[in-house]
Amino acid sequence: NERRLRVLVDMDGVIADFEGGFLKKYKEKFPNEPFISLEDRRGFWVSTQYGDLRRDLCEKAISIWESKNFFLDLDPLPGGVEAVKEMSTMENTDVFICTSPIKHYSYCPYEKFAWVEKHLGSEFLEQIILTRDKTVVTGDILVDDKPDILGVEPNPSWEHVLFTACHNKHLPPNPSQRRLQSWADDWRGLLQSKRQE
Ligand code: BVP
Repeated sequence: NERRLRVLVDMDGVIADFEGGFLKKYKEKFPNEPFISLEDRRGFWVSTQYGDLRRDLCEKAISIWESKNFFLDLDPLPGGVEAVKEMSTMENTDVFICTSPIKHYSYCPYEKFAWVEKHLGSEFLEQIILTRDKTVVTGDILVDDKPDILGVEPNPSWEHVLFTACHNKHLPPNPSQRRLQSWADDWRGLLQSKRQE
């Protein structure tokens, strides 16, 4: 009777391809506007970088993820669905999908549930945590591509493991923050190291 490990897995940028889905739909809707290739993405907020490129592009970018079917149509990132499914079958392991919905709530929350049902299966609908503040959620590990995860709790219980994404791969190395480079990286070893703590 070992202690159970609770793993929190972010959705956008970790198991669902937000950046790829955004760029594809942005180019379709605004074929004559400039865009930022995934190679040139810097900073977590897509809207900020588009706004810096040209002021009016911020709201054009926002219009993409505020549209119906944006979140539902996101492709899974390589290996993510498989990893989450495998984790959930491991002994003494509880996996939750921990994701922040956008404030424009017409489609996003519904579509996040629908995406999980479609790609992970209806049993995973029990494992969804929708929150705008991940610091109040308890867990051992949070796998998330956002470099700074802040909220009302100054000392969250989880270790944030940074999942590499186009927008964070150029950040200077931070020895106090472990990374998963992709789902081909050693996530099993990461969970094992946490069990041994
Ligand atoms: O719902 C996602 C997309 C949205 O923020 C949420 C991030 O959730 P987590 O990955 O942290 O769980 N989002 C919004 C904007 C701009 C809003 Br204005 C953005 O640039 N990037 C982004 O991911």
